Amino acid sequence: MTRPLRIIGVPMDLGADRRGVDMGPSAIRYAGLDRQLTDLDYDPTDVGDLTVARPEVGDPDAVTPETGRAKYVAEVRDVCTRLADEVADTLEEGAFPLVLGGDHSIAIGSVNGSARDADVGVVWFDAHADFNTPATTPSGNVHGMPVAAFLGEGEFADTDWAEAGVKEENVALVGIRSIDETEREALRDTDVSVFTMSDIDERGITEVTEDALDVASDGTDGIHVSLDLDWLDPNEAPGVGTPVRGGVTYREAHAALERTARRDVRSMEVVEVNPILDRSNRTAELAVELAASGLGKRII
Ligand code: 6HN
Ligand code: MN
Ligand code: MN
Ligand code: MN
Repeated sequence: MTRPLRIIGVPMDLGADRRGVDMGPSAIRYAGLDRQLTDLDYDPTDVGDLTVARPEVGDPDAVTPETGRAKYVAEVRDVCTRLADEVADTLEEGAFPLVLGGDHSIAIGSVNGSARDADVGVVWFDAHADFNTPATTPSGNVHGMPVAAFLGEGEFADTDWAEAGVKEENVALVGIRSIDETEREALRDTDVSVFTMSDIDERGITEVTEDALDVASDGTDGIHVSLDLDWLDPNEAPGVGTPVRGGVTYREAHAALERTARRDVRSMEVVEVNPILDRSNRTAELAVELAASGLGKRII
């Protein structure tokens, strides 16, 4: 039996400094996403891309009383509101939402959509913690804030950025190796589980991933998987805007996603693929492969 799945492209680059990540959805499609999904017995419908304002028409220095310093905050919020609706509708219609980024700010939309009518845990595969707020951000870029946003940290408290009510204790960050001092301090005061690259060095990817999946599953209806391609080592994934040395290997990434597929995954996104910085679409191809592993692809 084929399973319905909806591909939702979000060509967002307003949350990051490096132009080019807006071409991620195209590159991922070009890398053979549809064929992979069909081979996996999904019945994919590609709904195309959400409309994202061009940077030239937005205000990079926008400041709202509610959100403080966060570049293009109004434009990012508008896209995330529409994305949340699209993800929630997809789930309501019994299909699996697969979101293609775009920079990581779009996760605010995917997570709020996935968790709108359910209790959802989040597994966040990333080099970064993405736990800044408009008060702590060193860059002003919203792609460094999505976890803080959907958990209602700081200025995001009691706003629609966190309306789906995801619980800190059901959020696990995996593979973290670049963290701002302010993020470190803020995270210490939360119940978010942080699994660093050092944890992976010491305990191995399988054990760490299983722990993260337990965190996200505990008392929830399902898991949202957020895969930032800069989670991998830049040798494997050169086409990202904020590369950090010392990431997971190709095999570790597949092992983690294969474990993930055994759980109750209800939505997924692959983000931060930047074709302009890539080599022969390698990072986009990796995004397709890893999505397939996360959706149940096995070697045999
Ligand atoms: N990402 N912590 C840095 C910042 O600007 O807040 C980097 C964020 C990177 C975000 O890769 O999704
Ligand atoms: Mn990220
Ligand atoms: Mn909820
Ligand atoms: Mn990252």
